[in-house]
Formats: sequence, structure tokens, C-alpha cells
Amino acid sequence: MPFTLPALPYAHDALEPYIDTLTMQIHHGKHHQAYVDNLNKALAGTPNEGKSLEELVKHAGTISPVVRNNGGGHWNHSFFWESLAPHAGGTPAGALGDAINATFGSFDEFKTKFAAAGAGRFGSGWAWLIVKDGKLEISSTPNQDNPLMDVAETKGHPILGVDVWEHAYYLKYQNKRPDYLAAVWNVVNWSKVSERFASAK
Ligand code: MN3
Repeated sequence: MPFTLPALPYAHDALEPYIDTLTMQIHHGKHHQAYVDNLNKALAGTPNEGKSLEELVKHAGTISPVVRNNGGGHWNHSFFWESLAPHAGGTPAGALGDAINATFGSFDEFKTKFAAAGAGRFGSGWAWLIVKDGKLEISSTPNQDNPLMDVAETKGHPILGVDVWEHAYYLKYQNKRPDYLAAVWNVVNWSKVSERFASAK
């Protein structure tokens, strides 16, 4: 079964004014669609055809670069759309909020460190909040790699991922990646992230 583009879990304009409508339309409809199409094309007729996306991603080091990049792109974006929501943001509560405070000192400290990971990623990539050995950690990956990959510098279970490719923010924020990263906090779906935290532990 070929992979398909998942529907956005909200309207293209639902994350305004933090993430603009045109960016969402192009990001989901063109960029993510292209990862799906190129992944299907690269897998067709190969022994990896029919494998799950998780299986492909876990073995990123031994699959072809085109499958690694487009499989990672498909996994990362599917995860990203669900990490965001309209009328979201705020401060995470419950076990996740407690773990963030215990690990990073405070929610503000966490946000500063996460933003630094995103802003410090040279070129294109992702910033992540992961669970590693039961503990929270911030990491970043280049290109469309992610912390599930065998090739990741820091491996773990992602519970939040933020796309820092220019295509994620350039139309509205141009070169100001830190402004985009600051705005994203208004649309982080903390209930989804909490759910992932509970199952990753
Ligand atoms: Mn992207």
C-alpha cells in the first residue's frame, strides 16, 4: 500500500496569526505531499516496499538516502501537524509540566533551550523534545532526520518536534527564525504532547 498524505487536523488558516495560511497550504499540500510521492516512487518495486514508515525510519542508516530523506519527511511532518493546534499553547500541566520544571528548571528555561536548539541548527532541520531512558531531553536533527533514526546523534522517543526549515516560516518571518520559534509556543498542542509523554515513559 503506498503512503498517503494525512489530512491536516485543522483548517489551513487555523494557526493564524502565528503560522500563516499560505505557508500551511504550501507546507502541507506541496512539501509534505512531495515527500509522500517521492517516498512511494523510491520504494516501488524494491524489497522495502510495504514496510511501515516506522520500520523504514528506524533503519535510516541502511536504506537509500532518498528513502531516508522522504521517509523522514513524511514521518516528521505527520508528527508536526499533530504537535500543533488552534487555541492551544499555554503552559503544559500535569506530569509533563512537572517533568519540564524538574528537568529544565522552569517552563521559561525549557523554551529558551528549545528555541536555542532550533535557532542553532545550521541550515535545515528540526528541534525536538524527546524522552530518553525515561527522561526529557532537547535535541535537534539535520534535514529530515529524527530521533527515532539509528543515525541520530541523540536517539529517543520524540514527543514534540518543530520544523525549522525555511519553508516552515519564510513567507511570514523571512530570515527571523527566532521570531517564528517564539510564535510557535502559541500553537503547541500540549495535550497531544502530554499523551505522547505518557506513552513514551
Ligand atoms: Mn517542513
